Amino acid sequence: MASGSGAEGEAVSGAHLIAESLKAQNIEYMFGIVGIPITEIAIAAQASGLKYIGMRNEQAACYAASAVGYLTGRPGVCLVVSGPGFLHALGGMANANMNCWPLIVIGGSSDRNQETMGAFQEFPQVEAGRLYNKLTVRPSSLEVIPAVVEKAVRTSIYGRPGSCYIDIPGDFVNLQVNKSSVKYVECCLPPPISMAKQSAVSEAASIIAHSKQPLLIIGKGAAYSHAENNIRKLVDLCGLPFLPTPMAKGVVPDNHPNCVAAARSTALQYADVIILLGARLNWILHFGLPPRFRQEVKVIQIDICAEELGNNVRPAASLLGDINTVTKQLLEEFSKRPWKYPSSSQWWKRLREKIMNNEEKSKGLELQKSLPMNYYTVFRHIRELIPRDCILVSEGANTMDIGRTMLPNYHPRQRLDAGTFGTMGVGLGFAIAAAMVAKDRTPEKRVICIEGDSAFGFSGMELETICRYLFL
Ligand SMILES: Cc1ncc(C[n+]2csc(CCOP(=O)(O)OP(=O)(O)O)c2C)c(N)n1
Repeated sequence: MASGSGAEGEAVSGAHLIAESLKAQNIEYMFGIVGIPITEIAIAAQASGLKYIGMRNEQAACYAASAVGYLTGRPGVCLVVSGPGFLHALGGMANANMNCWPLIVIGGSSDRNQETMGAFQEFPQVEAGRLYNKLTVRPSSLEVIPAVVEKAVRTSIYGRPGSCYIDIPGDFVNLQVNKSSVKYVECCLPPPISMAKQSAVSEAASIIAHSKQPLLIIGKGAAYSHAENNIRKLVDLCGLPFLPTPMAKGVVPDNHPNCVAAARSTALQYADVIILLGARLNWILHFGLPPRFRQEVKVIQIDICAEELGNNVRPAASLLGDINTVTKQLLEEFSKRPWKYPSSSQWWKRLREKIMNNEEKSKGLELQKSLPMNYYTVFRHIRELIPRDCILVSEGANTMDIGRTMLPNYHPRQRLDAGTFGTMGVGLGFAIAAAMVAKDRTPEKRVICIEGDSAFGFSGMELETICRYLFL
């Protein structure tokens, strides 16, 4: 009975049910801005042991919650008020979905009995949420809140991760229900690990072994699946040249001798076989098409999402599965049929020459002393000052692009930037999330945010949030 009308037994409010349900799903962090009707949800969340971070704009709060998802594999929550609060968070939902990062957004909405009447901050949130989320759901009663939260968390992390929106009618927040009538559910199981078909793995290994100019492209899907150890083994075992996409930098350290990032265009343009590990052939990789790629390039596509396979280029082999597990399958295949790409090949010679040329050019630029300083000179000084093991948050146009080439990453999941959606304004939210996670797990780790002034301007007021939560 969802009424609180004197029913017997212990009563629980909607706010408490939401908080307890999030706790039961091992959610640790909630970012947001409180107000009608969700203030009590934030209070209940804190009482349940979630860490609540009050931000200055819902957009930055939503970026922060999504970065928690990428960094920890467990979604952060963004809590927003109805109407404008919800609308500000849409950018964060879209950005998370584009990056394939798990996220939960909880939005309060108008009371049910005021719908369509012009209620305070009334907005069609469920309808709007559908376009930006993997799952948009409004619980039909208080009793089903734990099941709805479990489904949202599970959906956000199973298969290709993404954003899920839960709409909470305002009158649900303080409504009470008997605990005995609530459908409590346990924490969802960890995401199932999928493996590629053995025949596809053998086919891929055979294509790689017959390649003349191979290239391994590592995407942030590989970082998300914690595939770093196995990918590094594959690179070493097979002697493959590799190229990380921007946020995959550090999955294999940038200073590994097989990293060909400094010869990116040449590597893409002339490779005859490309192994695509958790990266998409979207604008970042020029769609895998000429003139940036060979017409006849053979692409071995490895992805967790079946619908991604075949996008823009028909793959020579499709390996559907978890990136770490499929990499392990490839390693097993190559241990049965050892193969190593010769480091004396013409291809390696060409790539190394290009790397040397490009590095010399950027050395020349970074040593310039003219004023105002150019980007390369600035980054040389920054590089000398920052620790090797730190999280770098980067955004801007030149600041981000040149920073990517000038600042090496040595560890996975330590670069956060404008990402697949090219969003300016993500930086401070990402930095706050990274610092909260680092504070709890690796307190010695520093988070360094390097931004262009325009990018900074989008959410500069979050500096105040940083002072409140991280410098006190
Ligand atoms: C949300 C959003 N609005 C606008 C843009 C368009 N945009 C791309 S780069 C950029 C600003 C780059 O300037 P700045 O941050 O100062 O970096 P710089 O190029 O000076 O290094 C803008 C506004 C965007 N990518 N995202």
